[in-house]
Amino acid sequence: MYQVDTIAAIATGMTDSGIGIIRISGKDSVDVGNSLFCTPSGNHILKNVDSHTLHYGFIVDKLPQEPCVWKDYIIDEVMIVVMKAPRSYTGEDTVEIQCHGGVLVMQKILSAVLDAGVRLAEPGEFSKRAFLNGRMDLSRAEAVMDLIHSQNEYALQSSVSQLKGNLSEKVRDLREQIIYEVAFIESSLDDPEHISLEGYSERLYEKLTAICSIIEKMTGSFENGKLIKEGINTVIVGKPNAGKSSLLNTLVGEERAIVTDIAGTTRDILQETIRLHGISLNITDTAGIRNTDDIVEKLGVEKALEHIKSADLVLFVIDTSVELDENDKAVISMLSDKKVIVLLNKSDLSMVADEKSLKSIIPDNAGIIRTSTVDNKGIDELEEAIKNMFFQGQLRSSNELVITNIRHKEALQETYQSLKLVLNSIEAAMPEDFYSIDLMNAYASLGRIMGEEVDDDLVDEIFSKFCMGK
Ligand SMILES: Nc1nc2c(ncn2[C@@H]2O[C@H](COP(=O)(O)OP(=O)(O)OP(=O)(O)O)[C@@H](O)[C@H]2O)c(=O)[nH]1
Ligand SMILES: [Mg+2]
Repeated sequence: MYQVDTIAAIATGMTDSGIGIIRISGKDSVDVGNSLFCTPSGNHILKNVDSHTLHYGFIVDKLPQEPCVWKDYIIDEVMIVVMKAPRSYTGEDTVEIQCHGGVLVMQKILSAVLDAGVRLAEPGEFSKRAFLNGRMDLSRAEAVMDLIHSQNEYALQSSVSQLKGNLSEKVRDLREQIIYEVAFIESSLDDPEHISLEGYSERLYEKLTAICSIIEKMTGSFENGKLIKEGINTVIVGKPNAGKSSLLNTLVGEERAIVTDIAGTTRDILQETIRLHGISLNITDTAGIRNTDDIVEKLGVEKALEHIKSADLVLFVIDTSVELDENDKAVISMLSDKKVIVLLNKSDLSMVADEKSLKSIIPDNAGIIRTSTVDNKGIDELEEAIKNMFFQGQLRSSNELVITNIRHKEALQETYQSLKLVLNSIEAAMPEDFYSIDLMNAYASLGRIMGEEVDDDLVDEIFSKFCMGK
């Protein structure tokens, strides 16, 4: 057991709310809870209660000498719960005080706890203790954080799946397969009379190829995983007056951007995040792209072009109520290698843009949707198209293993490299004892996902990104 001092923090949000929780963890937590908590009859009972029981009473500041005046020292009416080691989140003795959720009252209780000799916890320190005490592996601790920060349904699902241990289980299974081979090679080298390596290389080759393709699939899910977690960076572009800002407003569901019939209304970029079918879109509205002498507008156009470069998705808005012109073509020339959906906007008006010449200039792989921001036409299709374009409707099952963490992806890539080296050695007909080092490296890389042999600095860095009180 990782032995350290006793820590405390406010575990709930720092805004006035119904209930607030102050969490204390460490060997002195029950003593501290005992000294601060009184039952309605004024008794300090916490030291003698069973673990995992909840008690009603009061938190009393600066324990008075004469017991009869204790009521004058009440800070709040609370429920208090004791969870003895090791059956607690941190694996240590833990006391949680459930008080009224006013910021001031929570702070007063926390001060009383700290005055009793407890140290204020660092961000993520409870979870770090849970990890160091073996209550959960590192990938699950990371899932806790991802879950708290989930911005959309899919991000939530994937962190719950990771928290349930789906990733850890898969990694453990792969490790077991790898260590079995190491053990087999070692024992056959020790005892060649009884354990034969005849035909072994071929069998190993087949097995490692299968493991490599599983790992490839896992690392391949990272692109989607990142989009799930962070949202799809989407930029709306088109010539002035095409209806870009109107589209942003329609998607956001409120009048965020200024819309006028004057070409060149939007000058600066405007960003909003929306949730759509369970995923997040980080949408940027940009200045209409055209050749202009207006300095401010010119800067806006430059920014628009920059945003195209870094976007995951480009929504290219065309005003079909007017002829296509050089400005439309200028936008199109920027879109090679991009995921693009072309919106034939103002479809409520009669179509002037020539559809044939339009199709001839649009990128081949682009989706095309007729829209009108006046009567919301095409908006559902657009949402569906985005989902299909990025996730091919795959993300239905909450058990699907999606890698969302770059640390995990890198560890998987290292595993893959080590396994490839073994495959190379087999192809080069190297003797079996050559395989062990690379197999062990693959084993170690996988272990790092769960926090084995990761150095202290990395552990500190991971947990420092957690919230206060978690
Ligand atoms: N009839 C019709 N008018 C639209 C539609 N979408 C936008 N408009 C009108 O087109 C004009 C320009 O709309 P904006 O959304 O400001 O266009 P924009 O592309 O942001 O223009 P800039 O910011 O100047 O680049 C406004 O008068 C809108 O009301 C549409 O689908 N149908
Ligand atoms: Mg605009």
